[in-house]
Amino acid sequence: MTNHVAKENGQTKESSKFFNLKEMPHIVKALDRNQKFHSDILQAIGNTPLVKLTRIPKSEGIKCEMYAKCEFLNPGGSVKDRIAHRMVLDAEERGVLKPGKSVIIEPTSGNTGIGLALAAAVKGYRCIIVLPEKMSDEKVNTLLALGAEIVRTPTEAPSESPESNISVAHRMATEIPDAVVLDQYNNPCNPLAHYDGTAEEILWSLDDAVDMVVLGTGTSGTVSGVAHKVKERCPRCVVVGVDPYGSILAQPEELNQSDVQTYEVEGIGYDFLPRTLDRTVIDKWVKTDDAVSLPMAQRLIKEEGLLCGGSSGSAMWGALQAARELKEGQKCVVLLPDNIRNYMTKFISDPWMEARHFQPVVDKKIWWWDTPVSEELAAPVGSVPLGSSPAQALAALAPAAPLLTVLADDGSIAGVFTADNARRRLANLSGSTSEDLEKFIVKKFYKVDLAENPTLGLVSRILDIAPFVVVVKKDTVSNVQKAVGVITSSDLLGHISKAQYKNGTN
Ligand code: P1T
Repeated sequence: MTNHVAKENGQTKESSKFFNLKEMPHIVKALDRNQKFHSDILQAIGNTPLVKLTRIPKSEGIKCEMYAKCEFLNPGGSVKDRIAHRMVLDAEERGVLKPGKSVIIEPTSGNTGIGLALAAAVKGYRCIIVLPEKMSDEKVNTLLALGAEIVRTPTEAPSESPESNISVAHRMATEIPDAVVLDQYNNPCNPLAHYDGTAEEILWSLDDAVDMVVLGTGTSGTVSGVAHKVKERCPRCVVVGVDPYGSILAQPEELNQSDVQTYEVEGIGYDFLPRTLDRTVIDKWVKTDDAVSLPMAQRLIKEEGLLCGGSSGSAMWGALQAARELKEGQKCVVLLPDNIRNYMTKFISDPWMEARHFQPVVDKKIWWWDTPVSEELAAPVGSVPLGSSPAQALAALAPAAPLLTVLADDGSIAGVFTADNARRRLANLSGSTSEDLEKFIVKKFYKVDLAENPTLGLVSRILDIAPFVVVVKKDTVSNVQKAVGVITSSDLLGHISKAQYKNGTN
């Protein structure tokens, strides 16, 4: 039959034969003789590869050898699989977690949640994950696929406030029968998993000769656990913690509420000192921001082929600063905590990076691309005060308008109200229209400020990833950004074709 078809296509009988694999030149890697198969996926956590970095250190003029500990290759996609599994095993052993009965609830920036949901899926626990709005939809979708239930909390809520993910998780645990918070911020199994696992693997890979380890700090279980073991076996090793601006972990003594600010990189930095942080074993701190971290994560992917996340970029940028002091022959290990999968619609996306000014808007060489956005282009947008009810907001939403702005007392935009989001809230979160309007508004939306001279090109790039762009203008007296209007694809197209007609360009 195959030969018949092949002849019909004008091919000879010879070319339709399968290859003689046995006689071909072979490249056979030594087999890992340790493990033929795993009894379940949780047994595949850890033993991640240590990979020598080649291009980035060279292009940055680094003399020492640099190695990446590829934690993003764990089964759940992050370093946090290790602690999740360890905390579950420990709680089961102590009888705190009862298979088939207990409900796992955990506040997390997502990866510990994925690790716990993975363990819960394999072991049959109900699992509720409480995470701030900032964390990616990709993490949420992974959690849902693993069967976890999700509760989102406001990103800006300070950790001690009742709205924070930590407070909400602990409150829920008092309300849900048989609920257990394993509590990664206070659980010794968090640093212990790295003391026993991550650090042992790094030391084994480099025959106990490590001059520097560089790790991002969140709960700081990774850095604290690794540092304790490394310092026992290789006291000369310098431990570097990488902390984003906006977090207090590096300089708690300079705690100032105005220093606490939000940033895009997920998983590192806090506004409090977790018990799982031992600052005495951290020799140096490097502060980072999004503008250096995210492009560095892109470089790790593009130049080294390491499919990692944003905090890996922070750690790598920090490592490049710290490793300048190391000489040829010395060894620096940087830990890459999570996977590209968590950020497919975030820093991996060029329009996302451009909208946040982390990279210049791509130059499309189209006649209207660099034209500044004018006030007239923005379609007028209605608004309601934040104190309104969802029903009032719905009534105020004109049939053709995509959204309403929801204004705080000072006239700033607290969020936007869209029918789409209101429907989603009602349908998926068992909300009721008697809830506060705050619950129905979208706080994460794209805006351009006329004071920053945005171009039509930038607006077009944002419309690649969002249904609308809100145009704002900073009030020079109050310094508050006020809404001017909204631009959708049809507004932009209408504007361009009108300009084209006027210019006689076509
Ligand atoms: O928590 P710590 O061991 O300090 O790891 C920091 C860290 C770095 N990078 C990413 C992407 C992370 O997710 C984390 C920590 N994550 C959590 C605390 C969490 O709940 O997922």
